[in-house]
Amino acid sequence: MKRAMFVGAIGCGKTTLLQRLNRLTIHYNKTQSVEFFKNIIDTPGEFIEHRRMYTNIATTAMDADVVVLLQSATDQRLIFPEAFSTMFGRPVVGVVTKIDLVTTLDQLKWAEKQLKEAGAQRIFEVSALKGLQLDEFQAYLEKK
Ligand SMILES: Nc1nc2c(ncn2[C@@H]2O[C@H](COP(=O)(O)OP(=O)(O)OP(=O)(O)O)[C@@H](O)[C@H]2O)c(=O)[nH]1
Ligand SMILES: [Mg+2]
Repeated sequence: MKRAMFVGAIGCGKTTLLQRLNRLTIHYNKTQSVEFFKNIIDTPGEFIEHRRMYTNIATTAMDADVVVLLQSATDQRLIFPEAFSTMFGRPVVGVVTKIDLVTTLDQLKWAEKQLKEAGAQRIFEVSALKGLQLDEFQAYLEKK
């Protein structure tokens, strides 16, 4: 089991994915600070949206085996700096979230591109809300 830190924009779906992976009731709950839940470290979207909080991301990442960058398929804002992954010195993967809301292939491609440019080595695509395509990501996290 890997310990994973979730990083992504406000509202991209980090907490919802955590709830789904842990078979918790799905309910909206704004993340206010770093929260540990079993093998997942959840962070507030503010950490990545405000550059002055990058140090919080860096220090929190020290507790993680893998950093997971999450990008909503429906949010077209640029969130991750290019080669963001290089600051971690640990594996970095990406998750495109909210694929249930995707209407064009371009949306998916755009989200994947953001994650690749940020340095994600592998990309998963999921819908936490509808419970779509979660198996591959779950299996990845469960492997040592
Ligand atoms: N349609 C759809 N909505 C989703 C999905 N995942 C999350 N949402 C919705 O997006 C909103 C924000 O979800 P959160 O999981 O709280 O987002 P977050 O990344 O934890 O946000 P912060 O805690 O503010 O950083 C909620 O209203 C969720 O219901 C999804 O897969 N599909
Ligand atoms: Mg949250």
